[in-house]
Amino acid sequence: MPEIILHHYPESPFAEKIRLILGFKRLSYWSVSVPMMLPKPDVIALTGGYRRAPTMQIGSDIYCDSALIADVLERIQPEPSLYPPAHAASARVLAAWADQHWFAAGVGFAMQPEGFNSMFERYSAEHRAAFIEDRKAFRKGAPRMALHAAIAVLSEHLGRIERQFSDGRSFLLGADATIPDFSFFHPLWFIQRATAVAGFLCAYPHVLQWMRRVAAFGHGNPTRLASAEAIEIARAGATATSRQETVQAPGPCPRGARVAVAPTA
Ligand SMILES: N[C@@H](CCC(=O)N[C@@H](CS)C(=O)NCC(=O)O)C(=O)O
Repeated sequence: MPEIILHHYPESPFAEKIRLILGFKRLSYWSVSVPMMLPKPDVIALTGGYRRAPTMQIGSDIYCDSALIADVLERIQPEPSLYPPAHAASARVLAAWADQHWFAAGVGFAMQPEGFNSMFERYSAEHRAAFIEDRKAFRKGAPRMALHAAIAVLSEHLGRIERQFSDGRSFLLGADATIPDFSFFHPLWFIQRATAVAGFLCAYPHVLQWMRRVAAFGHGNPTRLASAEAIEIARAGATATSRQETVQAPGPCPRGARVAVAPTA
């Protein structure tokens, strides 16, 4: 079993998605705490420029983006599966939608002024102001989803999901958890952390019960590691290629082909 190193911070919803998947798969890992805003010199040293959280490190390989991290964790620990054959394609499509649009709605709702203030209650005024400036620069002027639009998206789909749970299923696609459970969960978890506005979810009791089931997977078995040590491991460690591991290319891309990579969100 390769040594997994997760670089993350507690407040990150996408990191929560991966922590829960590590719990679902009952994995042990090293946990490196990273800053929630720039500067992030150790993160950048490892990723070559990618600043988001979470990232996962195995030896000298750094995996950016929670969708890729979930794929790699599935390869390391296939059972229980995030992508069972009966739902392999639809589960991924749903998760991709949730990671983009459901997440945007969750942030748009949670970051309304009362939500933001309750989520950042324990931070100093300077920290809050610095966070707001950091995210403004990060978004480069792109607006957050407006509150009224976020409410519309959340209410429409939460209502549907609530009604679907009345058939007695435990998870979104049936009796077992699959990747969309984790992708739909983390934006709602973010709303729960914005305690002043989290009461919005009380209208959806089946959804709240499902959230408790997902949260019950826990976070696996983390052991703290200093980021300087993670950098040393990257310096000295082996790559997937030298470990002779098969790296699954997304799509019809032969190994060794020249590719261009661009973020979608
Ligand atoms: N597509 C990425 C999105 C990751 C993401 O946007 N993470 C947020 C935190 S939840 C982030 O990194 N924000 C900026 C930062 O923390 O510097 C993924 O699935 O991992």
